[in-house]
Amino acid sequence: MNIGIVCYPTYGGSGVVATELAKGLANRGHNLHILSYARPARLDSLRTDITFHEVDLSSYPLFEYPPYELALANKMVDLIKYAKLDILHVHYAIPHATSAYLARQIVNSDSCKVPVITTLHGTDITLVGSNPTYKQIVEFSINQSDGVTAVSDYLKEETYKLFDIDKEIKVIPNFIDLERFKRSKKEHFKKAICPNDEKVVVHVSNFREVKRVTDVIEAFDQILKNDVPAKLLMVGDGPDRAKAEQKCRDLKMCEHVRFLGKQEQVEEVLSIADLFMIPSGSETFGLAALEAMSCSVPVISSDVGGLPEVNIHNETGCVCKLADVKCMGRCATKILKDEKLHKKMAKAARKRAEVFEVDKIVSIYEEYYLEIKAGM
Ligand code: GMT
Repeated sequence: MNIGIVCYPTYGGSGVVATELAKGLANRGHNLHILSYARPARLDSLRTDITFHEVDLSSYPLFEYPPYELALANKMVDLIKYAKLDILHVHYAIPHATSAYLARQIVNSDSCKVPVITTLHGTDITLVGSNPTYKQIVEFSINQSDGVTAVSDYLKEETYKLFDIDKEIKVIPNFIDLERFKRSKKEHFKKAICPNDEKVVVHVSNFREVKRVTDVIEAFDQILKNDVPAKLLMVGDGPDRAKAEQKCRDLKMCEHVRFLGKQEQVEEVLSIADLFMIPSGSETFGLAALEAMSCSVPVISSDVGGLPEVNIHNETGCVCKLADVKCMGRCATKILKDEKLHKKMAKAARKRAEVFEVDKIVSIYEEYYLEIKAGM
């Protein structure tokens, strides 16, 4: 099939899932076209079966805000017509599903129909999409899609709750490359970070408010107070980094915390981790938790959104109430102090990650494409 995939290019979340899906589909012999305003971070290798199309925004003195959704729709029309797309799959509803609707209206008049599939990822529903500024157009665009998927049961239910949706939403979870995300020996790195063989706790995110990075610092402080020699590695960057740094200063424990900034090879950091922390205030799936679990790292998470669908309480780690840093610190201490329990949870985490193995999930998308195409 000729498949068009539309996504945001940024680190983390929907852009990663879209790009990895494109690679998985290309590996099965499909022709992939990726549309975005910049090359996605994970589209790193040179391949002939994946073509990247940059949506360019011509500036004009009248436009304070150049209309990206129009430029995108125009590019979609081009691809539908000339690359003869069989499927147009957009990731993140805003504005991608709306541009797809527009593009399809244009090409349908030329009698070349293409099914549009929208994958809902999270904030396009829970935060931004349900905001009155966008709600009506998001609802309309989802309903106009030929197929709709969500990354967790939680997100599916939330979408039905927040919008008037007349479509069946299919849950297709996020996935993981078990070969890339596996534990490897990184002894030099471990020695450099932990000269006295301290335990390693890792957090990875884009440091937005929703990630609650100061909760990570507070929960980690509990671990130190419980006499576990440990280091905290904060991976990523974003608006709340300064707050997190300030929290370390306030708690006088900065020497135990390292801010590593954005890292491309997260699996290398996860390879020396003993625990992963994700105390988010909203998380429809928690791909970062799955990446950690795949590297055999038990997870301490909050109980919001889709996180409990990924991280199983008392099996692959702990699920604590939102903002309950005492619970997170207590549970982390228990796991770090008990080698047998840690080993059991690390094994269970990897086993749980296997449920989301990339090939299995790519097959589900492939079948879904065929089903939607057949129904047109
Ligand atoms: O979490 C982010 O900051 C990025 C965001 C996105 O849409 O790009 O991630 C969302 O989609 C991911 C992939 O499906 C999910 O794993 C994340 O849980 C979800 N983030 C939130 O719901 C906050």
